[in-house]
Amino acid sequence: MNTRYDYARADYASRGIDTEAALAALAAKSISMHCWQGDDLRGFDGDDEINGGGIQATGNYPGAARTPAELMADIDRALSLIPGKHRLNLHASYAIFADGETVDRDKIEPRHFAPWVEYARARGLGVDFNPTCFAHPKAAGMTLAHPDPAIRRFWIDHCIACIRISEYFARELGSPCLMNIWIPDGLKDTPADRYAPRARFAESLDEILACGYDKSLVHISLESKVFGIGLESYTVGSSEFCMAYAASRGIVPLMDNGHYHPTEVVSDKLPSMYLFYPTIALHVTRGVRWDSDHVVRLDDETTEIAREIVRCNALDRTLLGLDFFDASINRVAAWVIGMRNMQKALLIAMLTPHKELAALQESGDGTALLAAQEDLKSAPWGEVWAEFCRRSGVPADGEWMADVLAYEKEILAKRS
Ligand code: RNT
Ligand code: ZN
Repeated sequence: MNTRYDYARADYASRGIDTEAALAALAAKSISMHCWQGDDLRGFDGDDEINGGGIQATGNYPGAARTPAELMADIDRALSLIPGKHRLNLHASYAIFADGETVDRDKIEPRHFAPWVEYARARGLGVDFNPTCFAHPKAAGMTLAHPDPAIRRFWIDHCIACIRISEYFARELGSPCLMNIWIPDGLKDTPADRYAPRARFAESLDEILACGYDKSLVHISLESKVFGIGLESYTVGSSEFCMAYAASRGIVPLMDNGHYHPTEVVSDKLPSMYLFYPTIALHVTRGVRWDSDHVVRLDDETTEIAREIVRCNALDRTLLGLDFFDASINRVAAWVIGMRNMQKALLIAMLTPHKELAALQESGDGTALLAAQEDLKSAPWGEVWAEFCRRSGVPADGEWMADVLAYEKEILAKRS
């Protein structure tokens, strides 16, 4: 008997597309899942609210993870509902201290992440890492661009400590670690000097990179931003700053699609970046009117980002991570929805006859191109997705949510 997948496979074959190749490519692409959706970015290294530094988690849906064990259990539950093999993205604020131990961010060590190594190793996950240059008394004003050299020193030391921890993750888990630097530094109102803070930021970064690290183990990226809440007039780490810095120092640029003016799209930026950088990193998110970090939907821009990655043949040189933190809905569901949507976008891109479409563009046949692009939207990619879930041993669309609800009832609802 022919299954629905068999029909879809034949349908795609008639369009010149091999669904088996797409399934293999999708299975091979890991996405770095951000731990911070599970607890609204609170972390475990203090009780500083994250709100500040221009970012904000809004909502108070019950069930946020309060301890490392709870966060790990929630990540497990989410990963059990997401097809494929992925990575875990941790922030420095998720350090796990022994009872009574307090260690400031400039002094954290690999041993504070040993439980995460154990967790990741047992599940075959690679880990990515981030210095946490916000939600801290010393991050009230600027951090790596601060006018006070003592404050800058603190955050430089924090980033160097994070490089050591990233090396540790990479070595222990046998998988290179992406360490992404993002700082909130900026100003609410019109600056009198835009140059000096940027010059200090560049100097601080140079000092961090000069610490000496194993470049085969740690890839360092720099994430730009356009503005943050309370920092509306000036962002030290702007797009131009970060791209130019990354290019000149040979590190990885990271683009978060919530970090641009609302009509600017990362999908359009990708081919230019691929032309000039060997590797690029992404934070895929969804900004609604501002960098609101809503859960990734299967929307036009997410799909277009995936199309550019695939048609530029850049799957291997794009380090793909998600970055959102919605506290108003079930947090496990948020992860599952966002991860599955990113994968669906990739699958749609992998099931697209890019060469044929490009030939229509090159021949100047805009009518045929528009027709083909629109007709492809009703191709049976959903059956291929269902097959991917089936082969990966995870529930299909329409089925996984029951599992989340059961988990909410048994576990999440009991957290206060
Ligand atoms: C903030 C940046 C940054 C953070 C995470 C938690 O605007 O997007 O990537 O969201 O590091
Ligand atoms: Zn980001």
